[in-house]
Amino acid sequence: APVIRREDYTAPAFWIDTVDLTFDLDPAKTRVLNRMKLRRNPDVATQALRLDGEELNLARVLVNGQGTSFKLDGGHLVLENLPDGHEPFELEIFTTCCPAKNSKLMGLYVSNDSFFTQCEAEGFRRITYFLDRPDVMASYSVTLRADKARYPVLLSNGNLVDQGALDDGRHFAKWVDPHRKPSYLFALVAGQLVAREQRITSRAGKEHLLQVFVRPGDLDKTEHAMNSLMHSVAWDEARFGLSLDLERFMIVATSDFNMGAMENKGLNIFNTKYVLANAATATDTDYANIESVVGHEYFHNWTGNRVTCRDWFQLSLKEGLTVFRDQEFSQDLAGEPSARAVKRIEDVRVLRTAQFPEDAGPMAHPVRPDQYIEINNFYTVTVYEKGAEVVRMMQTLVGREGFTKGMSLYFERHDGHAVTCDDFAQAIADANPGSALAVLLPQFKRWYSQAGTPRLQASGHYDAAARTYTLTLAQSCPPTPGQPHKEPFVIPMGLGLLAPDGRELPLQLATEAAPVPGHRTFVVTQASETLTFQNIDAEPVPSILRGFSAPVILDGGYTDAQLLTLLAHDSDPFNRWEAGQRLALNRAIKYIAEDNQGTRTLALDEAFIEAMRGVLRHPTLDAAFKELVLTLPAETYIAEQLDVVDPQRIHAVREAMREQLAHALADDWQWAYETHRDTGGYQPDPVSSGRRALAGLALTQLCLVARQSGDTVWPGKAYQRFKDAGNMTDRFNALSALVSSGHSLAAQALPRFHALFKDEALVLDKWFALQAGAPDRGGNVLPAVRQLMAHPDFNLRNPNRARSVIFSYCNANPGAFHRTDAAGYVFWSERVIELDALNPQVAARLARALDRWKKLAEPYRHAAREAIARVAAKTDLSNDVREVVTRALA
Ligand code: BAL
Ligand code: ZN
Repeated sequence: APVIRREDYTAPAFWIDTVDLTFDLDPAKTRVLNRMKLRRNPDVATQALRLDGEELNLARVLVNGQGTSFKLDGGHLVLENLPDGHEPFELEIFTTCCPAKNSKLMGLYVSNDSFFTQCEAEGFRRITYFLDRPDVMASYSVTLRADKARYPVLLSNGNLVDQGALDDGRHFAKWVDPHRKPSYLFALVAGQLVAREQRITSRAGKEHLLQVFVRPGDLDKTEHAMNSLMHSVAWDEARFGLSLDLERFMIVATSDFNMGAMENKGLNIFNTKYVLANAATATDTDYANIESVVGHEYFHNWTGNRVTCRDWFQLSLKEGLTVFRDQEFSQDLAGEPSARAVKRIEDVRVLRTAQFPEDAGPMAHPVRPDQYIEINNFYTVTVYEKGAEVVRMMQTLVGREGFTKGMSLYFERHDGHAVTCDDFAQAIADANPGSALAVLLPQFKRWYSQAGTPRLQASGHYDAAARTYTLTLAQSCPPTPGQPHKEPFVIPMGLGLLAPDGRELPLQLATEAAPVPGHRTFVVTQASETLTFQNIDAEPVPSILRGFSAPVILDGGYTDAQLLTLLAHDSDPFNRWEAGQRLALNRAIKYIAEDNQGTRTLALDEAFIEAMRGVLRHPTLDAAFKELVLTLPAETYIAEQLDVVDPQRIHAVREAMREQLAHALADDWQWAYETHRDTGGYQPDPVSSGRRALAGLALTQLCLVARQSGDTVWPGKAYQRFKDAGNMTDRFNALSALVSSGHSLAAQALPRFHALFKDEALVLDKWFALQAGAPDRGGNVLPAVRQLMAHPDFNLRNPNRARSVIFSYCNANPGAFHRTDAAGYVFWSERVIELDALNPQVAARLARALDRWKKLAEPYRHAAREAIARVAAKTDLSNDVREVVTRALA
């Protein structure tokens, strides 16, 4: 397959002004009549029209009502004999396709006897021949025709302008989208659906109808999604002055979906996972995810739909910005500063456990990639989460108000257009002349062009005689594929200095006449630079990169004593949490390096245990924050700190540390459980969900203690809790405490859980995932995973279910997946190949489970390479999987 390069971008040779689509929906053979008005792009030399198409059966092509000659060339429909000149002409194309056989879930497909579409990035070409690229924006009208009893609800983008009965029990609906859009935002839905409806009046005084469509029976799980949507509408108006530009805004849930959700204009299609929730079936995490994904898709209406991407290399233009917006939305809804900080820590945790490894592996790419083979492979944590950090740094450099001004200028300049990441950065900078962003813009944009995670090395020097403290900061960035050498980045660095007793010191640079009050951010731009502070009476403890002000790896050179001070006193909650993580990480790394292979002798020191006890028992810290501090760094995060990775050793050490913390703090866990377990009637707010999270961790720890001591009280209590819990969070935490401690009661609880929720697909996904992600005990997980795949409820074609078993094992359970007998890798290669034949997008995600194989210790490394090579040896792989395995082996 060809490599597509950003530098090769050229404008389209034709524009498409209007599209009129008529669908006769039938699972086996859907007929699509596509009538378009096109004209030549006067800025491009005259050439043939090459329309994209995939898996279509072509029946007829007419130009201005007349038959015409055409060619089919590698999926393209090529028309050479079109009218000269720049007058518009009509093109009519009649095709058929087979939605029932569409297992890729791209284009038009069937799920639960309903029709859905997914067009981003290049799915529209599976519906009709088209210029399927985001810079071709057209006005759409769509007529849907289908059997009325089987498909009573017929939806597409925009406004419903006509509907009625047809012959033979069929009916039709006609939709007109008032906004021009690229083809990737097209959508249709047809099926047996019911809707929760809400009428709202915007700040601007306009009336809108909000609808959430689900299958009959799921209506009682739509309240939270609807509330989230109403909050999203209000938030975008309040924060950015952006109003809903449609009379009707629809969300439709489907259980077969490759992604989380899709922002089709006025008709968002969602994975059920990010819509359906009630207290009995969804956890606090589900509630939070729904709020953020509903927000994310809604915010795309402006950042993505009104202003879209010129080409797919600019994907972060809409994704990085929209992730940033959904993160800000969730923080604003969380309200309290401490709840905001918890959300920030959770977001950074995702970045560091998923994006940092990507940035250091074979698929590393800049936020704005320079090339791809399959664009579906570039819907990545780099484009999304690192892209959001880049936007966040812009906000830091221009201030919150300055950023809002920048957004206004961005829409003033580009509304209705398909633009680039450069256009966005330029608008934010131009709205803030004289700001650090405006001054440093060309250098700042290296965040878009250079891949890899920069390292920031900090070293402090205290001069008692001069009463000065000098902080030296050196930055570097490792080579990544195709980028051997990196130039320095612009790194906003939040900084505080703490006195030895934990007091925050006023910051006064040597060049400043007086201390500058409040939170301070310094901007690092050189490969190495120093900051000298005056009037410092004793050696301070630096709190560097507060709030995680840039997506870098900080080599702080902190001593244990400094970290303990930060953990006890830092006013920046992020760095306070980070100090605890570093204390744990330093210990994990030390134990891993110790050559005794067992972990029996591993003994956590009193200082660490006391510090953790101090946080757990702290009188004023939030429960949610405590839970984050008391949770040890993830195995994948620990692995990233090491040059050579033995996943089983990491797992064993982390488990041993977890058990020690459980024992040493047993009384404190008991206290934490008893004082946090009751949260009253279920509310998914940050305070009560934080209490549940801490109670859940406490219960898990207490079951771990019992595992060693043989005590049956706590497992018994967990089992009771599992049976009696009034909500899914508490129920699932109790079940998970039994499973993760390996207690025999888990064997009773698991079938009971299945029986209770056998008709709730999303809950069954949790049931599968919990077992596939369980801690490995003597290699027991892989056989369990194979059994789960043979379970009658397992279905490889359903992405959520496939992910719940296969991804939970291969991507999220390193201690069980990396086996010395290579059986985990064999399983992985079989599943990649099997999935690739059905759904290449899902297969390619799974293929990335071995991205970091080069870091593995032997015998893992050799076996992993062999497994990847086995996949690569297949001759009929999709482009998706081919690109991933080729890069892995390079
Ligand atoms: N645009 C694809 C799904 C999302 O990022 O919202
Ligand atoms: Zn998005």
